[in-house]
Formats: sequence, C-alpha cells, structure tokens
Amino acid sequence: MKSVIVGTAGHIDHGKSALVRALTGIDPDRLEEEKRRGITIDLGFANLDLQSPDGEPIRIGLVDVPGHERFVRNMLAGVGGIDLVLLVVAADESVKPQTREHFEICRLLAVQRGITVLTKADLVDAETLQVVGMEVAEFLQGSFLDPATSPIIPVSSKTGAGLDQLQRELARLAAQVPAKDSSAVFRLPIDRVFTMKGFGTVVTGTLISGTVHKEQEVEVHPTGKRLRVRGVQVHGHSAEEAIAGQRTALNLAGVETTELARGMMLTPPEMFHPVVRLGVQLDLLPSARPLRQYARVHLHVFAAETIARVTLLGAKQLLHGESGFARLKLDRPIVLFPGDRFILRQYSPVITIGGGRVLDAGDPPIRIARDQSLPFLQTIANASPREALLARINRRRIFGLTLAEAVAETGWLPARVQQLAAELKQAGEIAIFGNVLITSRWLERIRQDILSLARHFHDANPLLAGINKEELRAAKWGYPELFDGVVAALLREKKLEADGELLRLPGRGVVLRDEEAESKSQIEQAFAKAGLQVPALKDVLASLPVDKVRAQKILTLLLRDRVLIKLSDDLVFHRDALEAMRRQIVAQKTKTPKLNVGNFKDLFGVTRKYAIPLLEYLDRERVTRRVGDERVIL
Ligand SMILES: Nc1nc2c(ncn2[C@@H]2O[C@H](COP(=O)(O)OP(=O)(O)OP(=O)(O)O)[C@@H](O)[C@H]2O)c(=O)[nH]1
Ligand SMILES: [Mg+2]
Repeated sequence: MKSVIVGTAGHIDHGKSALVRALTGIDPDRLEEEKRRGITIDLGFANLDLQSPDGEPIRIGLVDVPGHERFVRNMLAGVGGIDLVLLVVAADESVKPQTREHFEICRLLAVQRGITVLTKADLVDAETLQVVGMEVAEFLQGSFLDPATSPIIPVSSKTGAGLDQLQRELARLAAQVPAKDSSAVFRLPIDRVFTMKGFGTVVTGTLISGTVHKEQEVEVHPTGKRLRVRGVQVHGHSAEEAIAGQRTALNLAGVETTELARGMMLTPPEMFHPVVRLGVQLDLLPSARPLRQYARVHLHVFAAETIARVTLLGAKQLLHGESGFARLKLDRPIVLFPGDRFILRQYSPVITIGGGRVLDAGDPPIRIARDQSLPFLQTIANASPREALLARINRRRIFGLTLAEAVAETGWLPARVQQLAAELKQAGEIAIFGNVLITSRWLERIRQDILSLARHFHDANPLLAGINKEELRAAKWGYPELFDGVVAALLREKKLEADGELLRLPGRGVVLRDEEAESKSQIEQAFAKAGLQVPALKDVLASLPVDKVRAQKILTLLLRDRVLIKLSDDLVFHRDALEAMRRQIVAQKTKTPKLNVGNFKDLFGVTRKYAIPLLEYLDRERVTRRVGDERVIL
C-alpha cells in the first residue's frame, strides 16, 4: 500500500491537534503535560487510510507538530521527512508569527505539496471567513501553496464541517506524491526512543529512504554501534519490513535507551560515516538579518540538530533574501547525503533565518585547495548524477576515488555508482582500476609522473639497472591497485620494462658513455693481465680517461657484477685470476695436503703483503682451512 507522510504546521492554538483528532480519531497529544496545558509540546503521530480518486488505497501517516515558538526545534524534528503539509490557520486569528515561520520552513525544506486549512470556521461568520481566506490567499501567493494550485479549505473540527472535502483533497494530493525508491539506501532518522514492556528498546522515525526488515543489522550514527532489528512496526502494526515513506518503529536488540536519542540516524552497517564538514547552498529568508562570515548558527536536519559555523564562499556576508555557497563546520557529526535539506536558525535569539541544500558531505582525506571549494560546489549544484560523480572523482586528483568512498559521498547504492562509473568509462572520461575510479586526465598525469620519475632516476643513476618498484610506489600514489594498474598498463604498452623488482625505461638501465665503456674495459684488462700481481687500485683509476667520481662508479659496477673482487681496501683481483689460483691450490692437494705462507709465496710468486689476504680469501671460500700456522687444503 502506498504510504504518504503528512505533517501539520501553523501557529499555536490554531487547531492542528484537534484537526488530526477529527480526521483520525487519534489524539496526537500523548504527554500528560500536553493534555493538562492544552498545548502540543512534542511530536504526535496518527494515521489514516484513504482511497485515491481511482480507488487505490493510501495510508497517511500524520505527524502533528507543536506551534509554540519555544518548541520550533521539536517541530523541525518532525517536518524533515514529510511529503505533504497541512498548513493550519485559525479563521478567527488569521496569519500569525509561527504560521509564517512554519510556512518558511516548509518552503526551505522544499516540501512540494500541501493544503491550507482554515480551522475554527465555526467561530466566525461567513464574511470574516471570506476575508481571512483572502488574506491567507495573498500570503501564499507564488509559493508551493499558491491557491491557484493548492486548495484553501475551511473546516471545523468541532462540528465536522469541511472534513469530507479535506479528506478528498488529501487523497487526491497524496495520490500525486511520487512513490519513493524503496530500493535506495535505507535511512531512518530517529525521532523517538522509548522502552516498551516485553519488547525493550524501540525507536521510531519517518523512513526517508530504502527498506528495513526484521533481523537486519543496522548501524546507528554517530556512535557507530551495530544493532539487530528484532521487530518492525509500520503505522502501529507488526510487519516484516518497512519501506520508504512509512512511519516506522523498530524494536532494537542489544542496546539501552540511554545509548540512543532523537537525532541519531540508522543506516546499513559499514557504508556511511557521519561528517562535520559540509558544502552547501544557502538561502537566507527575506526577514533575516545579514549572515556574516564565520557566524554560528543552529542547524536542523531531519531529527538532528547541532551548532554550526558558516564559512561563506565568494562573499563576505549574505543579505536577506540572497542565496550563496558555503562550507559548514558542525559541532556534532551527522550522516548526510547530497540533496538533504536543512534549516538554519540564528544562534541567539533563536529564530529561523534560512536553510539550504547539502551539496557535499564528503570529507576527502586529502587536502583540497581552498579556492577549489567554490568551483566544485558550483559544478555539482546543478550537475546530473553522472557529471556530479565525475566531479567527485576529479576532486581526488591522482589519488582516485574508491567505489566505497563514492557510495559514502553520494548516498547512492553501489550498483548505481557502478552503473554511472561504467558509463563514464565508456565515454572515456575515467578509468577504473580494481575499485578505484580516476579521471582520464589525472591518470595521464600519473603515467607521465611515473615515466618522468623513472627517467630522472636513470639520469641520476646511470650505473643502476632500474628503480625499485616499492620505492616508486612509496613516492606518493594513493591506492595500491591504482599504482599497480598503471604500472601494469605501462609494461603492456612497453613504456616500462620490468627486471624482477626493478622497473626501467626501455633502452635505459645501465648505460655507459664511450669513455666510460672504455674505462671499464681498461680496468678489467689491467687486472686480468696482472693475474695475482695486481697493480694498486688507485693507480689504475687515476689512469682512466674519466673523472674520479665516474671511475669510482664504474668500479662499483665491476664489483657488483663480480668481475672484480675486493679483498681489502686497496687490493682488487680479477675473478679469473682468483679462479686460476683456486684450481692450482686444489691441484696441489695431491702433492701436499698442507700449505704455509712460505709455500704459498713460492707457489704464486707473490709477496707476503698479497699472500695473507689471498689465503684468508681461500679460507672464506672454504678452499683451505687454517690450522695453527698452516692451511689444510679441503
Ligand atoms: N470551536 C472550535 N474550536 C477548536 C477547533 N479546533 C481547535 N479548537 C480548539 O482550539 C484549541 C487549540 O486546539 P489545538 O488543536 O490544541 O491547537 P494546536 O494548533 O494543536 O496547538 P499547539 O499544538 O499547541 O500549537 C483547543 O481548545 C481546541 O478545542 C475548531 O475547529 N472549532
Ligand atoms: Mg497541537
């Protein structure tokens, strides 16, 4: 059955609660104090079944709000999720301050439909009724309640006059309310918390989107606690599930009432987090004083409220009746999605001064330049979902935006984000690596950055084969799958080559200039020719056609490749010479299994200065083993 939420609005004592009672038979004033004082203090609820003009059943959930100026914050907690408003004006009093304030609030919240009800029609004569009707009509002109499209209906809750017509109009308008997307993300702003005998903790709220069902796990924000839904009630009856647009009560397991409060929000677990920074579009009421830079205000959204500080973007102050972009810093974190409407009230004295629309509730972990705030908000303010997603991806620059982050920022279901991302990819606007979305422009930047880092590395290290992949990854790239994906693509395109853990540009790696190559072979030959009678290293290096630094690097290269082997600081041998020595020692074993320094010197014709390090080398290589003053050949 279609469900539509209808809220009352209007000045104190104008007959809102009496009207709800007359329509539904339910007294929305449930508190003892309300009954005693004859005023509404907090929200009241009732429901009513109607039939649309073409016979479709419609369930109306009524939210009755207090009119007293001191309880506007309670009114705001109830008006958040309504589809349709009954603006109540007493025929004997006409338009009063909270008639205006409630009406402005409905406008700022972009309530689309409503009926104006002239209550207490029995208390005035026909002429007065007509005059008040004209006054009210003038007041509403040009608004969503313009009498040309929305009826003004005189009723008496006392005599019942006009109630039939009101019900007909209500059914007609309710039938026009577009069905809500029950497959969207589930969000329930909590407006009441209480204990019910035999059940435990119960919360209620207007289910603003999605579906919640029995036994589901939910997360409560901002505390982040996970809870199980033990039972669901819709408009006072047990149900398997509740869907968007229904007054919903949930019996929650594993939580005390003290851990929950009005203003908290239930969502599916692990998808969203509350934020304290918002990018918004603000509308200041014609009656408001100028809103100054960094002003503190009260922010109301759904059932939540917090103090917030306003940073106006592109203006020093906002004048009455003006609109502008701003960033808000909230005192308390709230889960919000782009498109959510909020109300602002002056810090003191507390009066409604304006409202607006959340554009950006994403708190990117990366630093976004201050001057990018305004253009970004301007872009997404009127963008299609696809363009808005593109702008969000673009905002993350080379870091990219993950699917999960996109879901958290937009409040869209993962499937929707995936669908839009696929379209953007198809159009060549973005690339997708694993779960990371990145714009083509920033992707190109990463590719160029990686290639130019590799180029710089080669230039600075001509004698190294390549740059270590992990070192490159640590440089600055955000998500690993992004870096890995880009590197894989560059490898496929042969713009990079891999050598184990090393990456290099094709044709780069170790490159020697002519004189370097010549120096390298000079060193090699000098030592190869010398056998074990090696020259002093510094003499060889000094004789080369390259400077000392390059000579040292070439030596490092030869040592790294084990063409030369260093036995002490100034003692370097060619590997062939050492290998020849090793073979000769092994051959010697058949003649004498032992060897002393003297024997060694004779055998190879070297001085003691060379003999000692060479023997120690042989010990290390396990060709010989030292026993006292002698070596045993192994
Ligand atoms: N004669 C007459 N009295 C009415 C009518 N509607 C309401 N009243 C009376 O007006 C008084 C205020 O009515 P409520 O329904 O409590 O007014 P309200 O707008 O809910 O007031 P708050 O919730 O405090 O803002 C009560 O004494 C009602 O009995 C009506 O149509 N005719
Ligand atoms: Mg009331």
